[in-house]
Amino acid sequence: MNGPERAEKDRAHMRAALALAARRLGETWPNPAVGCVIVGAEGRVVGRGATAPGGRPHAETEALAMAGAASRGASAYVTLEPCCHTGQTPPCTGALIEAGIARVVVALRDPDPRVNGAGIDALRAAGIAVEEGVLADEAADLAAGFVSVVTRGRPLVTLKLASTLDGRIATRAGESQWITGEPARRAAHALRGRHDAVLVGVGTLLADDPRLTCRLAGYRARPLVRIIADSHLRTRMTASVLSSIALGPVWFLIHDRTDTARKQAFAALGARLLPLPGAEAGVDLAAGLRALGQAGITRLLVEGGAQLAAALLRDDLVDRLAWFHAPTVMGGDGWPAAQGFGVAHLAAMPRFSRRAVTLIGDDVLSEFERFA
Ligand code: AOF
Ligand code: ZN
Repeated sequence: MNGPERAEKDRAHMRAALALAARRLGETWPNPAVGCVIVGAEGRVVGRGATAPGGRPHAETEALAMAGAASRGASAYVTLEPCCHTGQTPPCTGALIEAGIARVVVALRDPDPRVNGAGIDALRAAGIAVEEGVLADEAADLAAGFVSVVTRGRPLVTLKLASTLDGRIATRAGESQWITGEPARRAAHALRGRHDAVLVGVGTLLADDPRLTCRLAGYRARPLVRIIADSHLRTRMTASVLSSIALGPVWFLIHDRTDTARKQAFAALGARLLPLPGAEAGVDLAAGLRALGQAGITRLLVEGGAQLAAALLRDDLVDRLAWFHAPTVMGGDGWPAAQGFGVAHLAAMPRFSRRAVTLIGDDVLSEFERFA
């Protein structure tokens, strides 16, 4: 095989590894979703793996188990540098060396300070040929949540909104079901499926009483974490999130001076409370996100409402936008997608760059990321 031919094969196998990892998005926290493909010396795929729900076993372990003896002399394609630390599991570098892997192709370095190049060094020291940077951008996109926690101490934040063309999410009287059509709502559920946790403000919870689960059949093996920003625990004890707590964890971002009896009652129902410092009016969201990062959440989907959206935009805490637009116009009587957050001149607006536009039924999903 000549150089360009080999490079094309490498990209094809890495694409397959990325696809394996993508299916585990939302399920592996606090670990990243990693994919691994093992290709025998004669060019046939002999092993496939992805990080298991819950984060372990790692992708390499699964792929090596599937390949068995066929991994001797084979090439391994991994979307993230193999780990070389003994954590909850023995290091993947050791497993790859022991299995007799001859060549490892890595998309992205693991920014975890315990790894960060040391995995690649360990493989090379054992005589394995290592290639880095194959489809690195795609791998970085896939690992963005994990990288965010490691480098910024907080999850990747995607704000999802569903509005009319003029950005209204409800009528003055609060009628909001439904602005977008059924296919768009299904797509929004699929979005939940690729996140570790969903966050809403208490206003939305009191108004809509959502269950916040991911109801697409077979979508995930590990439930979505449901989080409510509710500084003074105004959530009703009869709320759907609480009565459905058996379907998945429910966490509250609360003010650290919230009433003790109220805290005890919520904890008794099985809710996890994350106390935060902050002004009386609301929780300190930057601190809230740090607490979520510490708790292991890497990919957070925020579903409103208007007050939470405004607070996150004001503090520049939104990394990505997933905005569904319905082909309707409500006018100024309706509720805006985000409350005012102090923009006095154009230069003060947070700016986003477009990632994708998808037509879904009669609606449009536009995805953006924060302009770097
Ligand atoms: C890999 N393959 O599939 C994943 C990796 O606590 P542990 O032992 O499970 O290790 C977690 C760390 O391993 C995590 O912080 C990240 O650096 C790496 N994730 N590594 O070789 C995998 N998910
Ligand atoms: Zn590992």
